[in-house]
Amino acid sequence: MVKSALQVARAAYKPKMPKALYGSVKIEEGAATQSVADQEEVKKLFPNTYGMPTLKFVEASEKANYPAINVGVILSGGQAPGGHNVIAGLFDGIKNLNSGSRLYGFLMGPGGLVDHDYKELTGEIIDEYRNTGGFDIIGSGRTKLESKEQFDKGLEILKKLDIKALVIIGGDDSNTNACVLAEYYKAINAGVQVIGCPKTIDGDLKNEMIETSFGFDTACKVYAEVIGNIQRDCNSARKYWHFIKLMGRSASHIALECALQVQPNICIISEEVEAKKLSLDDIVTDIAKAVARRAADGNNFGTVLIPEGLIEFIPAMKVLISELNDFLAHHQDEFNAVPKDEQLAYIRKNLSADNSKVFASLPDGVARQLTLDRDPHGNVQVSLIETEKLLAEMVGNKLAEMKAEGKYSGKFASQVHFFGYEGRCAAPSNYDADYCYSLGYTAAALIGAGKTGYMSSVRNTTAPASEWIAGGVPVTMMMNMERRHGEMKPVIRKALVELDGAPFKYLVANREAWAVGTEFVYPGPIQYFGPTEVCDQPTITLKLEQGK
Ligand code: FBP
Repeated sequence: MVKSALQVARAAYKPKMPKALYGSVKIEEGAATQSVADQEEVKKLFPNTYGMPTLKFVEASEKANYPAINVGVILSGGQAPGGHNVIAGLFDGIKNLNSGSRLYGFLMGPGGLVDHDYKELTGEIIDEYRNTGGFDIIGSGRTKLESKEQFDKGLEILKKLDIKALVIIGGDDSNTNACVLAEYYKAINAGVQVIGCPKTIDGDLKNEMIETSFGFDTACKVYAEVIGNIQRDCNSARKYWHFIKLMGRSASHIALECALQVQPNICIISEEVEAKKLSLDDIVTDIAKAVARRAADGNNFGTVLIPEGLIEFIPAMKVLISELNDFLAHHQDEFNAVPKDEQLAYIRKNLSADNSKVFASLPDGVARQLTLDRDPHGNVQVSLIETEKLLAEMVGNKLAEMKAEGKYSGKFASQVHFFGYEGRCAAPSNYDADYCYSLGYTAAALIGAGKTGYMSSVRNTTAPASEWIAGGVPVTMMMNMERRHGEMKPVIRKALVELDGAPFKYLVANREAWAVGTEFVYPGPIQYFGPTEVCDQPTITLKLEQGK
């Protein structure tokens, strides 16, 4: 494999870890835990893994003897920078327990466990992937591990390979399923521990024990770099408004963090849109007014950041999408038989009056998108809706109306962008390289301690790595009951942007100045070599959350 000069140099990087993990460790137990809500229901569903204490690893004076152990690992869901370092940390961690330990990777996500598709990860393979981005060492997938049949099928191969512990690296849903698996294997005395690791660029798997999900740091820094470049271009040519959509299936953490890094003119936060019950027209009007204000100062340019999940947080759109899902689920054949150029009118005719009005207000392209591309569960794939184009087009129309009324006299030309895949497999920043390696190493320590149903936790990460705190948090502690596909299910509570949290408040305190002035920041690319204040900074979100 040909490698770039940076890749070769970066391979030699030694990730930093919490001080306690360098030698032998012992466990300090915290108090027994409760789920974040619905305690009785969650407890009933997890009789063997509910209520366990939080754990912290501290230095031990004596070295314990561990038997050699075979461990399996799975990458689940969307790629996130640093996944390879979690696996490298896990590998080094289990070898540190006992050099005879072995690591097996299940291929292409949880499906690999069910289909018995695996490969042994040797030291030679691991060395090829240290500090690299991507999940290509074993691949990832979105198969949901949820049925007893899948668990039993998985157990066959675990038994065959004498695997005593399985590490699942995933987001909220994958870790929920990891916990169900841990509970099941414990209930049937399968002799297999299950440990989770918090992954997702979306940043929505976090709580008091999990400061951030890995990959968020690097992905945001990549997007902030390119938005910064766009802003400098924008401020040089002074002729375009750039509408930039940023990944994040549901929560707006990525858009918010990028805004904190680049100080754009406008950043929409979906959670605020929902709380204020804004309509699409409200959002468009607000942007158009900001454009008009800047135009009055002679500034016919600017940037607008848009979170990917926005559409579903606009209350009227949510109701419309829900009725459309229901309607098409029952009338798909009838709809398919309608000639293409009459399909939108057919939908308008069949929706309730309010929803029909909202549907009619959408540009045809978007309205059509809402009738197509349903996922296997019959839902509109909102991430395919080009919100950046929708908003640019609607703002243009609104400005034309304002011009006709004499309320605007500028020039408006737009460019649209969507940043997501550009950042998901970037080479991890020092923060993610260190955090991920530490998460993997901590997972090995949890395995050594015989734990199951825990998520690897590394905290205090705005301090130097030597002061980070490694431990474990029971997955049941993060759970509540939510309606999924018509049934109440235990799930890890998703962390949305908190409107009373420090990061959002910082945006609110500054956005007026950023909208009127041109206070762009140009963060530049991630630096892997150089002074610590350039290379080792955590996200602004994390610093603000921790009062730094
Ligand atoms: P995970 O939560 O699984 O890590 O995935 C996050 C994400 O990158 C979202 O930001 C995005 O909406 C989604 O994956 C896209 O996934 P896919 O490429 O599989 O369509």
